[in-house]
Amino acid sequence: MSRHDRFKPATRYQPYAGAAGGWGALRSVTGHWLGSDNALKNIRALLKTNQHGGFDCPGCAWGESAETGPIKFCENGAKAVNWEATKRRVDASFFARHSVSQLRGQSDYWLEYQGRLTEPLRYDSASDRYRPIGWDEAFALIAEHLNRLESPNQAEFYTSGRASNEAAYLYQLFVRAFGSNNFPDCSNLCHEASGVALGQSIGVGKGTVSFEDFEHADAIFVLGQNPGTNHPRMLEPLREAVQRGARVVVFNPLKERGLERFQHPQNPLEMLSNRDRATSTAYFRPNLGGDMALVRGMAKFLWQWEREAQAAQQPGLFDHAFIAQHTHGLDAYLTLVEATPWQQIESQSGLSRNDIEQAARLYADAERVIICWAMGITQHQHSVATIQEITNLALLRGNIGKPGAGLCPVRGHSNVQGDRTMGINERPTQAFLDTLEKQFGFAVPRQPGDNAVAAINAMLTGEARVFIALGGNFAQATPDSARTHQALQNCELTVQISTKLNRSHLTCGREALILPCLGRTDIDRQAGGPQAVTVEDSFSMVHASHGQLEPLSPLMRSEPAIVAGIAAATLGAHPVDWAWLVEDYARVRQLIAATIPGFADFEQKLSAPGGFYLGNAASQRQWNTPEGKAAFSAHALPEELLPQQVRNLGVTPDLILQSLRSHDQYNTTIYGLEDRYRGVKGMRDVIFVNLQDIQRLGYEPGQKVDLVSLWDDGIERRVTGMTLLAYDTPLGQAAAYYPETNPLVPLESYGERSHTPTSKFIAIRLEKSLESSLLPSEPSRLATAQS
Ligand SMILES: Nc1nc2c(c(=O)[nH]1)N[C@H]1C(S)=C(S)[C@@H](COP(=O)(O)OP(=O)(O)OC[C@H]3O[C@@H](n4cnc5c(=O)[nH]c(N)nc54)[C@H](O)[C@@H]3O)O[C@H]1N2
Ligand SMILES: Nc1nc2c(c(=O)[nH]1)N[C@H]1C(S)=C(S)[C@@H](COP(=O)(O)OP(=O)(O)OC[C@H]3O[C@@H](n4cnc5c(=O)[nH]c(N)nc54)[C@H](O)[C@@H]3O)O[C@H]1N2
Ligand SMILES: [Mo]
Repeated sequence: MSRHDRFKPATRYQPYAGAAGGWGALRSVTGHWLGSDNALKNIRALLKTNQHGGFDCPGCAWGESAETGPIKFCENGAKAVNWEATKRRVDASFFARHSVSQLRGQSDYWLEYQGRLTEPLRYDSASDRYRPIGWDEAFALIAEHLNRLESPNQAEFYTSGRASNEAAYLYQLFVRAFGSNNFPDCSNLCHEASGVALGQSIGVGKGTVSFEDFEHADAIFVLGQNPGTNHPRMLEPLREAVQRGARVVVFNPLKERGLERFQHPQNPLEMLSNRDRATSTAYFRPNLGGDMALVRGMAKFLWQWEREAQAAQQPGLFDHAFIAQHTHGLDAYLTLVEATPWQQIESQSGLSRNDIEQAARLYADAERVIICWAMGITQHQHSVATIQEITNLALLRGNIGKPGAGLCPVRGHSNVQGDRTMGINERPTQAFLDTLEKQFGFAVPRQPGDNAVAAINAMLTGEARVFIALGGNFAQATPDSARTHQALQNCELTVQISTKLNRSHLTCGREALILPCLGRTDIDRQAGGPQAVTVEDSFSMVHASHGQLEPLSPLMRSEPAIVAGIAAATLGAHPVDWAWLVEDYARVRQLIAATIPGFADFEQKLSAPGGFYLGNAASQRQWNTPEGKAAFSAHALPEELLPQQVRNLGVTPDLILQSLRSHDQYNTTIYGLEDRYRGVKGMRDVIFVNLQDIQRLGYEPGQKVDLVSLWDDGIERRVTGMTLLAYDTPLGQAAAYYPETNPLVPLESYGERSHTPTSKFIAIRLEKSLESSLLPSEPSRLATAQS
């Protein structure tokens, strides 16, 4: 693609004929190599991805098998590496050419494409531009703002999940020594519900499976996840499972290509033979938010079959020995299962009783079952209850803590799990705080801090006045964009520690800093020599990551060095000598070893290829719950999925909308304008709707509409000019891309007990758009694009 049409390519919508992976993936990777302006260097870097002595892929949090192969990255990991390792740069001369207001008119795609941030910059409101500032001056400015707050809780400290363990540990230590637990983080927007639900049910807020378990499972259930795009390397174990006769059972309203069919892009022979393989053996398509009901339905069948077996004096389906020894609460749960009416289960799930019976049969027939899930489960009002229902299902047949079985919340950011382990948590345990207090000898703040939604509210009301972000793109990752932008702009100071330019730099406080940091691929040199950092994957494996590429500019600093700089300016040498610590990250790891469970002999364990396993009590059938057992939870199904604030309006929504990722993006980072497996090219302002819904609502495919969100608070939330694409999705259930649709998610619409915005359940109405149709002459072709 030539440079000038990159941001306005031709548009096309056509069903994707191939399998996921395969030649399409290779073509796409080579395209992105050439687009990075740094092709040769990056090929060398890619070969180091996820290798011992190399760097950890900055993409997703999927784990690695222990064996080494020459190639350990996927198409989208390759994109992530290329995106970071560009040689384009955003420096003071860039801002001399562009004012901040002018930049606000650019797309998120354009902004990040401009290159790496290479020098510290300070916003100058008089000229509406960022101008160079020295590091020491920048740190002093932050310290001045922080130290003049009346309370440490008037500052918010955001973390995105790419931060290394070392950076995260220093950050939480600094913020707690400063006096606050205000740690809004990307987890709050992501897998929070998994942590809350599993923490209560099985005593540990993480998944219980290891990579090897996938080799022994008889069935793998995949709920609300699109691994073909977001965890492409997960397709390999899924494919291997199918090859050896295991079942892969999918619950997803959309037919995601990677879950239907898959080719191995790194196995040329298989690609030449051009045989793609079915990945899933059964594919169920529930309504958005309907998973709790369908799992309850499965439990209802299991209980029925169990009783029938008991009556016939045959061995039943339940694992009675496991249930007796390891769980409590079964009777209350079964009473609830019996009391839940089929009518409610069928209407909420959108699946027939027959479908649910088939799913239950697949589950019951498997001796060892892994259940995976991601954002389709966690970003709903009832996510915590849904995950506890999934846990109930696993407990009934003893599917936790035996080989080939377990619960697997598949994490997002490459180190989001590690950041939590390091103490990035607005609700830390008292035990952890006690340890910190003992080790460092200061009075730690004991009251819970703000999560992401609470932080936005605090900035909106003026309660919080300083916002610091260790990575990420808070302005675009959060809901209710107009209000979130206002919240950031209300601040006296916003600080972004970032690799690339994004909208959070442009919706800034009265004072603002951009602090350019090294990424995972960059060589990190400190006084003690080149440094490695560490990360933890979804399977609780911790390993080292060594940057490989020469940084673009000597003015960039590592995240640990930046955090230490801020801390030293604000607190002096309290409670540690920050500058000394970051001369050699092994010193930081010593502190981690002394204060975080599972990290004894940290430095030594790191030398093992593949890293070391942190351990997981639940996977050993040890339950760190108050009762010392795993809990069956008994939550009634929600009376209605539609939130009260929508029902108050007394109108039926036209559609329920989920916001999701295209194949060419990493969260708010847009790599390109193609969503290959959904057949979309050159556009992102689209909404996928069932053809019958399009016609029912009086529109035609290809027409442009405005999306208006329904919420009873008098605020208008509207996204304009979205092209209607006819798509194979259940009636009434639509999809559109994140972050374009974030303005539609009300800040008050979040999960019970998780406070995660309900990005997968937005009640909307359509209105005819004032913008002209994109492809007026071709509605019939758009209509046939359903697969
Ligand atoms: N290339 C790439 N990789 C990524 C990311 C990326 O943006 N790009 N992001 C990373 C991050 S931070 C995360 S958290 C993960 C996200 O990984 P995913 O969770 O796979 O991401 P989404 O695109 O949000 O996809 C949600 C999926 O759930 C389905 N779904 C939506 N609602 C429901 C529902 O109510 N029930 C069911 N059963 N299904 C539903 C959707 O149709 C879709 O297939 O990926 C990580 N990896
Ligand atoms: N509507 C809707 N909203 C969502 C979601 C959804 O599905 N729908 N998903 C949610 C989820 S799961 C998540 S995890 C959040 C993601 O929220 P965030 O983690 O806040 O967002 P990202 O888009 O990953 O952040 C991208 C920015 O991170 C910076 N960056 C990249 N690499 C590094 C690094 O190594 N160090 C530092 N310091 N900075 C770096 C770059 O400047 C880049 O612009 O979004 C959430 N928001
Ligand atoms: Mo995420």
